[in-house]
Amino acid sequence: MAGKWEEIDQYARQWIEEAGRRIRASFAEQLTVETKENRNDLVTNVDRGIEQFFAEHIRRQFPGHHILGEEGFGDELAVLDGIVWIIDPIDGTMNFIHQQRHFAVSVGIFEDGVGRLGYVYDVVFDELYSAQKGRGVFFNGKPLDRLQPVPIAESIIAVNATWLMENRRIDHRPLVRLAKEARGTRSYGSAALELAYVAAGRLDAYISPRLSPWDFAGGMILIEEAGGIVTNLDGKPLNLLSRNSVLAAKPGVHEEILQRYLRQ
Ligand code: 2AM
Ligand code: CA
Ligand code: CA
Ligand code: CA
Repeated sequence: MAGKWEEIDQYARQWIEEAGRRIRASFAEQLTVETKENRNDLVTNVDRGIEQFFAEHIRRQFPGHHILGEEGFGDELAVLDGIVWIIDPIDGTMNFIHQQRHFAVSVGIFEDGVGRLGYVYDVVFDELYSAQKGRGVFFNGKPLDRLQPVPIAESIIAVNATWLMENRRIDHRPLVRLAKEARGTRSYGSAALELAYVAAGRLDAYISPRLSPWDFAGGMILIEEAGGIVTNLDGKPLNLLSRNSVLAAKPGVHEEILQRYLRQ
């Protein structure tokens, strides 16, 4: 049906803007901070309030759509049939609490598992990265260039320092070699923003051994629409209903990281 995605896009933008206003207004108020899985895994009343705001509006406007969200206001989904909104109300909660910047609202909208609309909104900078399948990627409404290959020696790779040290999850040594051979490394503390930076060509690759669907859903749609590649660290497609490792990069860079660093 023509116009269906335009309508959904308009509502998504409207709610993301309103979420941004509410988050900025929250800076003037007292935050309630709690921990989740461990002492550095944080959540605030604002994370919960924003996800609840999205869930209420989506359910009222689009009762047939499904919702997957970090803070539990969405649905329990076993399949990706129909239209599914995958939402992270605040991606980079630690930055939100400690720095009051470098966090984002992330929304990915899928139809039968195919990404149709993607948004990453940098609330403090008021910068919206958006994509509609088949129409390219936009930064504050301005079209972005398609991503082109670049050598590792001229690449900036985003990776958290955790994964360059010995850790429980992966063999860190190939990533240490990659970090040495790249032009530089960065770590911003918001997976959604880092994925948006890859889509915008500011980063050449982003690597994380452990993300949830709401961390990467919006950013994945942006990158694929920009001509980049998003898989897990084995080069396989991401599962939108479970945790995944993530390798997101420009074309060429993605193959080189997989072949020269991760597969050996
Ligand atoms: P969050 O802020 O929405 O929790 C931080 O390096 C990045 O990893 C953020 O995008 C953060 O999302 C994400 N992340 C995923 N799982 C996490 C966890 N268990 N603890 C902290 N950050 C996590
Ligand atoms: Ca979290
Ligand atoms: Ca997140
Ligand atoms: Ca979050």
